[in-house]
Amino acid sequence: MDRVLTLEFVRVTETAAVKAGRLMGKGDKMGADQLAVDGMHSILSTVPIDGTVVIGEGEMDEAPMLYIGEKVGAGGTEVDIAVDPLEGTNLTAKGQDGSIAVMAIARKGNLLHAPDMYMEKLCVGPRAKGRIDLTQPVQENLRRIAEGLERGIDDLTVVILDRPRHQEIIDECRSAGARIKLITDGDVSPAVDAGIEGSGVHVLMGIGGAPEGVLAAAALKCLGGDMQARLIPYTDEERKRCWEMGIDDINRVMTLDDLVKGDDCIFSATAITDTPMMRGVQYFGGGARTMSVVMRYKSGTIRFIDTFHRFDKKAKWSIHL
Ligand code: VTB
Ligand code: MG
Ligand code: MG
Repeated sequence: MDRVLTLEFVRVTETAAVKAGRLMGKGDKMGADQLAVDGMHSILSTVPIDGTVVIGEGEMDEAPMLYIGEKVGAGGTEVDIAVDPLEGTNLTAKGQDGSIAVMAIARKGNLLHAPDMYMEKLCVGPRAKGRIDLTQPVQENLRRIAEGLERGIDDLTVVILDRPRHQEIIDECRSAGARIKLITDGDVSPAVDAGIEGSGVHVLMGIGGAPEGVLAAAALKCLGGDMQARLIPYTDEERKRCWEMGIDDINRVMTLDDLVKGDDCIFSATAITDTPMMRGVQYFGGGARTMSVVMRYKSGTIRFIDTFHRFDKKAKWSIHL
């Protein structure tokens, strides 16, 4: 993929964020999600790619836009795309930290077609690469991660979704001495942060969405971090979906390269509300300011992009609520 595409993808997540951010705190998660989807969809259609959505808003019959299998782009390199136009709808609806507009792109066939089900994840940064093992107990993983980061377990901050299903791993982290940040939603942003030195997040663990897992994997691959994951189907229907998608050993521990194959991927995210590394969208009379992070695996370059948008210059910013 051409490096010039990198900036094109930032424009896509920026637009989704500026649109959805308008509804911050309004208690309307569906409305915010719809604005993000519209924004992402409209800019994607101008990007010079021949793209197929492989992770999106749902199946064709349930999502009018950015559904799985939808062709997007103005024509060009053949790529597969994973999108979550508004990752953390509740967070945006309540004006809480951690919601982002996010997408990942890879060559055709290189993104795991993760079905909409749960996935167990363990995400770390470059200094803990090669040390994690999802089949080992939490405490053993923390010991190895701390060793990689040359510190004690009590100097690690682990992010975990605050759910009853995580009580056991929360207890294990606590008894190992790790600091914990329990979040109500949105595990993509902290997974990315785990890969960025200085973010204050060292580990993301626990069970969240599988589509979100693939997005996190694309970022961690670009960042040189590491991730292991396992699909957690709860129903026969979900197990069937896995087989249909060509995943036969459902319980297998997947590595970063199983989630995102090849040596060509790009990841872009724009903050809607604040994240540890980025300010959420700020609006001022006639414009908005966004912060994004965009990365490309080939070059390993990570860019934080701080953008001013002028609403009087482009019709695309007008939204009718
Ligand atoms: C997960 C997580 C997401 O929603 O999908 C979660 O990956 C849903 O989990 O980041 P529950 O069913 O336990 O609520 C998010 O937190 C937000 O989309
Ligand atoms: Mg979403
Ligand atoms: Mg999501």
